[in-house]
Amino acid sequence: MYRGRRIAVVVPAHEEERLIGRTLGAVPAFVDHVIVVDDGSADATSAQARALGDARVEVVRHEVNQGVGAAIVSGYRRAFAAGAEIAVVMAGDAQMDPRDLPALLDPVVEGRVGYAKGDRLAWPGARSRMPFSRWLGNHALSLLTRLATGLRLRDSQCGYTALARDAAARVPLAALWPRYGYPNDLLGMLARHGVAIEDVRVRPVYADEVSGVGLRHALVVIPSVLARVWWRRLIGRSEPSADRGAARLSAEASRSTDLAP
Ligand SMILES: Nc1nc2c(ncn2[C@@H]2O[C@H](COP(=O)(O)OP(=O)(O)OP(=O)(O)O)[C@@H](O)[C@H]2O)c(=O)[nH]1
Ligand SMILES: [Mg+2]
Repeated sequence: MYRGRRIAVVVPAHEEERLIGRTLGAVPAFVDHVIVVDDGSADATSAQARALGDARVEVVRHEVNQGVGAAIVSGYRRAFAAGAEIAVVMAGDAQMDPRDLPALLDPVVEGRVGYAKGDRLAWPGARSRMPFSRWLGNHALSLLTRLATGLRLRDSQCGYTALARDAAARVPLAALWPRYGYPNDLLGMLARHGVAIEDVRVRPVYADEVSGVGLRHALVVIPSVLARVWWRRLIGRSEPSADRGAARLSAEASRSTDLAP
């Protein structure tokens, strides 16, 4: 429990036999439940996770690889079904520093927001702590994400997040983009459904992990996801005129009621 709330950590993991032990070993003691979603790994990711002998750890396995977004949705489902009040994502490649977890949880625990996300760009010296391509790409994608969602946020690509159970219940998680680009899609969904979001400064961690994010994701996939987010927001914006139509209809209905004998 953290400040009286039941906390689950969701760990998406694909071929992470080398780093999953380091990731799980660092999960703070106040976390109640840890769900490793082994996303169709061909290596010993699941076995390594179980080998730790941590009673909090549960392994959910996708027999076929579905993508990091889909893995996180499976983790959320299990976490909330098992009674979590807040679900945190800490990826299986040990890139999320557990020292930042309380700060990430606080805005959700205090009820200020339904979703808190990490902001590595705000960390002092971020520019030198992150590979230049990641730093630059992140600024560019954050700008596009701001334009698409209308949110004031930074570091749209940070996967270190905390989601409240009631906020999760308000969005159609089953429709979430299943691969890279899922954080951008989730931000758009949450914004459309009126869930408040806060950026929390977290440490950038880049060590010996291998990233699966490539140029194609940065230049094609994620911008396409954002174009869809923007389009849906635009459609959403046409709702007020639909509401005006509904208001006119109900005004007409009440006028005809007034005229009724
Ligand atoms: N590449 C990849 N990772 C997956 C998949 N499913 C789950 N994951 C996990 O998702 C997490 C994030 O993947 P990374 O490729 O490191 O992407 P990232 O950490 O968002 O980006 P970087 O900052 O570039 O490392 C890791 O823990 C992976 O094990 C998948 O289908 N492909
Ligand atoms: Mg990574």
